Amino acid sequence: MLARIDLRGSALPGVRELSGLLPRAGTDIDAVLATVRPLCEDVRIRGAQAVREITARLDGVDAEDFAVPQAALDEALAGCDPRLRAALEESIARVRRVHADQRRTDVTTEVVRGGTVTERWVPVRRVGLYVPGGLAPLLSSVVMNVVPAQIAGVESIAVATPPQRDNGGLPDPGVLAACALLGISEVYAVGGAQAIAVFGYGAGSCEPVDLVTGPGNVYVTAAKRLLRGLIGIDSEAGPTEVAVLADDTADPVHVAADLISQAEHDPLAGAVLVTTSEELADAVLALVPGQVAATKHSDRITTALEGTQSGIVLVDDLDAGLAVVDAYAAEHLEIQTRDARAVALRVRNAGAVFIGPWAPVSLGDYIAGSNHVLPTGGCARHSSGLSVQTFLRGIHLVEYDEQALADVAGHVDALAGAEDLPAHAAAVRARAR
Ligand code: HSO
Ligand code: ZN
Repeated sequence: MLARIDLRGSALPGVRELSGLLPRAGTDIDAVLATVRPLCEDVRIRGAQAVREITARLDGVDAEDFAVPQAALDEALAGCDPRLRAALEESIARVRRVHADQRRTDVTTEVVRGGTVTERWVPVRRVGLYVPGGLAPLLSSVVMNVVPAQIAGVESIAVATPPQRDNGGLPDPGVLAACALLGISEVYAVGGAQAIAVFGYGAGSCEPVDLVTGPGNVYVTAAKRLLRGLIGIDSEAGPTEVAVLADDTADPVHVAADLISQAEHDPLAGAVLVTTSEELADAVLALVPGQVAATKHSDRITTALEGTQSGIVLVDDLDAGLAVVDAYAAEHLEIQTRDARAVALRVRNAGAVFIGPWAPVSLGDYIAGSNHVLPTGGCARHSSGLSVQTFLRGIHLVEYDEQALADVAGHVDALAGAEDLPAHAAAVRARAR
């Protein structure tokens, strides 16, 4: 379990070579497009009837209407275990606190006298939030998607999440309770690619949305890729992953537990330890089998940890360790070293960084206040996790008075001339007196 990759003793390879050496899951989205395309087309053409048939075939649930009735949401909240409700309320409060600080105010720049540009932040009108069911009903993902959308001021929010055969065809009651707590009343019991198609094209009582966010399996991701453009998407989420950068001060029990915790999501999940300490590597390797055996989902965890997407990377020093984690660009990165905060501030690429011994990834998954919808598969090199910004667009308002335009007409002329677009120049000249 957990292959070893020893990068010690010689100069670290360049970023490209390094990325090739590091363990990572390769999900082939193109391979499932052939399945997903006709399914989405079916929803586009036949609407609710297609959704009903697909859901019956794939989820084993045949329901006349896939809209979850308000009574079911109310019931789920009323029946919610008080411990879970209290935890959800605290999670919502903390996530709200952090995301409230992400609000943007419009900024007006006076470019020249009589000429201003204002950046106006406008929320997307209608969004569809996908909450995966699959191996686990991720009710915490309801919080992570809904809260930033609400704070951004999104007017219309719909949630889609798979139906469950053993819950009368309704989605997981915890997911419904979380929706109800957040005041979401438009919930659809649809999962997979068909849910994204419903959002994109509209079907039944669901009107089309402008933007879809939230992670999902490879079929969901393929549908997002297919419909991107018609609708906006947050990202193409791949299997979850964690990297831990650790030195000899790290506690191997914690490191092993944190690697295992994210491996719990998916047989394809990635868990990577990057360390300067051979002793730590040995200790973690010795602890993992016992900790895995003692936990409920040991099968999928074992598959994840044995997979080529997981491993232990040995490096000479922290500089090399930082180069490795930057090349890997983990969705979640833990820093378990001396002066962990200073080390964390040197990280360039990560979805979220968890600093020191008291901030495990699972804290962030549920209740740190940070968002857990994060870039996977190396996308942390260029993208951020879900935030209020995801649901806003910046619109430039351009205002020039007559004199300010006249003052710059010569420059427009020169630029338009160089591009051989004389009608551009003429549009400015037509205003000259
Ligand atoms: N680690 C997942 C989020 C999650 N964990 C939800 C538990 N529930 C991706 O960041
Ligand atoms: Zn998690």
